[in-house]
Amino acid sequence: MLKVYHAPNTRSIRVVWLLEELGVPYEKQTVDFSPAYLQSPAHLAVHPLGKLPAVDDDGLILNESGAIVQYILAKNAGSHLEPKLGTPAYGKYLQWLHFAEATFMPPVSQIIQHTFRKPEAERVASVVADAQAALKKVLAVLDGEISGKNFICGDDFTAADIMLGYDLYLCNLIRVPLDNFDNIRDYYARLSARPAFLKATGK
Ligand SMILES: N[C@@H](CCC(=O)N[C@@H](CS)C(=O)NCC(=O)O)C(=O)O
Repeated sequence: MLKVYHAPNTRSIRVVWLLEELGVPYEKQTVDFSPAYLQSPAHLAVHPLGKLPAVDDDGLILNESGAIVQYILAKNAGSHLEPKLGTPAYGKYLQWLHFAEATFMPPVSQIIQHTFRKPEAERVASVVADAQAALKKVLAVLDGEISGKNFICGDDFTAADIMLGYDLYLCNLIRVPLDNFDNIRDYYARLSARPAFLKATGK
């Protein structure tokens, strides 16, 4: 059975949320999200950078959240969580699935690192200011895209919403102001009311 290495508030939420939406059985191993544990030989064996998430699927170790999501979907091909392979809708779906980690997350991570995760002496205020400006642009694009839609691909909830939903969960956690982004606020309200989201985030 697929084992998910998980810690609250981390990207492993994406994996648990996906598995809950699919109704696929899995084993969740909640680990200590401390530098000491993440850099321990036991954890480096499943994630050589000492991060989360990681999964162990009968000996196959994977540790990049978007890739894990695509792998699980490929093993559950034809699920309701992605458009039909090779269609234009699938192209758009893939774009947003990857946008979540490749474009949306970097400024969010920089804000987190330089406001509370790094030791105070290593925090750089200008990095936070630049990241906030970059994040505003990302949010404006997303807000425009989601306008008039229930989910990022239209009427149907997909795994791209799980990838993006985690980004919005973090924005909410670190209190990124969303006052000017009404469409995003409504979108996140829809996502965060889903039972699988509540289960994955422990709410
Ligand atoms: N691109 C990777 C990023 C993994 C990542 O940065 N994970 C964070 C938790 S959300 C982590 O483990 N950080 C611990 C650290 O950097 O020490 C993914 O999507 O899996």
